[in-house]
Formats: sequence, C-alpha cells, structure tokens
Amino acid sequence: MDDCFSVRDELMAAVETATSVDELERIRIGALGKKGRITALMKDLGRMEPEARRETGAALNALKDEIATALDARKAALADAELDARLAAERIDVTLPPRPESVGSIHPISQTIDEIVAIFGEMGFMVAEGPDIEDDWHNFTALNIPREHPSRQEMDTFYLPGESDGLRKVLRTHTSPVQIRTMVRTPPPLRIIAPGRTYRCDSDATHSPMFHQVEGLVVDESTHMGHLKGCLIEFCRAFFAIDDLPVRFRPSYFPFTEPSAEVDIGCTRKDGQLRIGHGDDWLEILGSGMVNPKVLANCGIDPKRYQGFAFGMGIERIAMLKYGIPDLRTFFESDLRWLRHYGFRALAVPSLVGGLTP
Ligand code: 2NM
Repeated sequence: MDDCFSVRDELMAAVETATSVDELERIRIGALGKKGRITALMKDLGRMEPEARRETGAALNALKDEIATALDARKAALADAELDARLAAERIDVTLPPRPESVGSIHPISQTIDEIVAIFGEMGFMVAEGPDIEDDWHNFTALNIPREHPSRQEMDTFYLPGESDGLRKVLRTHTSPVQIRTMVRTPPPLRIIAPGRTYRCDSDATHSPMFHQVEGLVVDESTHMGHLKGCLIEFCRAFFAIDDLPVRFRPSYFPFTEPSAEVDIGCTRKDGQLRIGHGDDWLEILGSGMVNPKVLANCGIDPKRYQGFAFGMGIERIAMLKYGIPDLRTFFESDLRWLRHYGFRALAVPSLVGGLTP
C-alpha cells in the first residue's frame, strides 16, 4: 500500500509539471504501459493473500483511473495552450494596408482600336488582318498605284533586301493590302475593317516610321456614295461622342478610289487651342471614296455588278485628338509615367467613349 501511495504522488507530480504532449505520453507508458510501474504493482497481486489482494487491487484500479484521468486533463490543457500559442503567432492583422500591386494599363492605341472596332462592329463590319511584310502587287499594283508614283519610291517605302526590283518585299505602307487579300479570297458582299501597323520612311515631330491605320471596305451590288457618307458621319459622331458633330466631305484624289473624298470634322481654334465640335473651322481626319472599278477587277470582282466604298485613317492622329495627347513620338517611347497618365484601366467594362468624361 505504501508503494501505491508513493507511486501515486510521484506520477501526479510528473503529470502536473509535464510541459508537452510528448512528455505526457512517456509518463503514461512509464505508469500504465507493459513495463509500467502500476502494471508491475498489478502483477504483484498474484502473490498476495486474498484479503490483501482485494484491498490492494481495488486501490490500484482506482489509481489507474486517477492517473488516466489526470493524463487526459493535462493533455487537453497542453493542447489548448499549444493552439493558443499558434493562433497568437499566426494572427493576421486585417487592418494593415494592402501591398501595392503593379497593374498595367491599356495603351491609347489599343484603346482607340478597340473603340473603332466596337463602333464598326455595331454596323456589321468584321475585322480582317494580313501580313506586315507585303509584296509589290498587294501593296501597290492591285490598288492602281502606278510604277512611277512617289509612294513607291525608295524614299517613302521600306523595301526588304534581296530579290530583284518588282519582286522585292515591302513593309506595308497602308492596310489596303488586307482589303485586297479579302476581296481576292472572299466573294461579295463584304463589310470589313482592317486595323494594324503600317510603315513609311518618315520620322519627325508628326511622323513615325511605324504607325497605325484602320481602313474599311464595303462591297455590294447597290453600294453607293450615300452609304459612304452615312457610315462615316455615324462613325465620327460615335467616336468623338458628339451627337451633332459637323462632318463635311471634300473632293480629293486617290488612285484606288473614284470619286474620292476627304472627311473633315468641325472644330474651333482659339489661342493655339483646338476644340472638336462646333465652330468655324475644319479638321481633316479621314480619306475615303468609291472603290475604283479597276481595283475591283484586279481582285476578280465584276465592277459591272458590284460597287464599293472604302476609307482610311491614322489611329495615332485621332487618338491624339480624342485624348489630348500633344506629341506623336511619345506613343512609342514606352515611358511608364506617360503610360500611367494616358493609359486606360484594364478589365474595365468596354465603352465607346473610353476615358472621356461625359
Ligand atoms: C484610304 C482612302 C480611300 C482604301 C481603298 C481600299 C481598297 F482596297 F478597297 F481599294 N482600301 N482602302 C482607301 C480609300 C484608303 O485611306 C486614306
């Protein structure tokens, strides 16, 4: 019995002072395991007188229960303390400011192309694309641009090295070859726009050797000048978000259209400031015309049956006008401060008026 009491005091003290779940497990094995101290005392019962065995046996069973209960209680307390410590260590301070994220922005050229595509998309146009490197036929000949035309000269066109004259490839000087390729490939009716990069040997304050254009083309059996005018007036008013924007058509000349017309929009110029909308002045923004029958025939379209209109505009120029960007060269400098200033929010709900405040 003395043994029983001293073992009890020792074990209870050990349980109370244990500092980890692992340590408790070692105590349990030392007391109640196969070679444990209480197990050993149980084994001694066999050699006792029946009277003493009953008494000691009952006491040992009670001790076993007491130790097991104490172990469980201490284990639960330690587990609680361990969890509290972890929760404290891993606590997240939701009041901290967020880490700054670096989010890019949409380049004004991309934004402007998206807006133009949206406007003509609503009018039933599809987007067509073609290669930046073109052959002489698609870039000049099919468009009725004569051999001696200044735009064909070395001075204005980037010719690729190799091959003999006439076979030399060029960097396309407009996106018209995309319209040519579409007419050659697809029977009318056609209603397409071709946005993309174009190249000319020219570099100063108002010219970049690479710039962007959108050209459009409609071909059908009864397409006429009225369609051209209605379509382009609609476009100008939608793009500049001015319902009653004045638009005028002025006679002009292109080898690929006949008749041809330059499109101007109304504006005012005061103290060197330009304001689009009403006023006594005009600003040229588009070239257009009825597709020259020779061009249709060059593409295998019967000009007796089909007529078409076409137009073209420079994207940098109309982006500068709409968004008040003063210098053409800044478009291609990749200056992050410029991009942050003139760029557009990515993933915003698409809108025709872009960044214009109503
Ligand atoms: C312009 C002005 C007028 C034009 C013509 C064609 C084609 F391929 F149909 F003949 N595409 N684009 C065109 C007409 C382009 O840009 C100022």
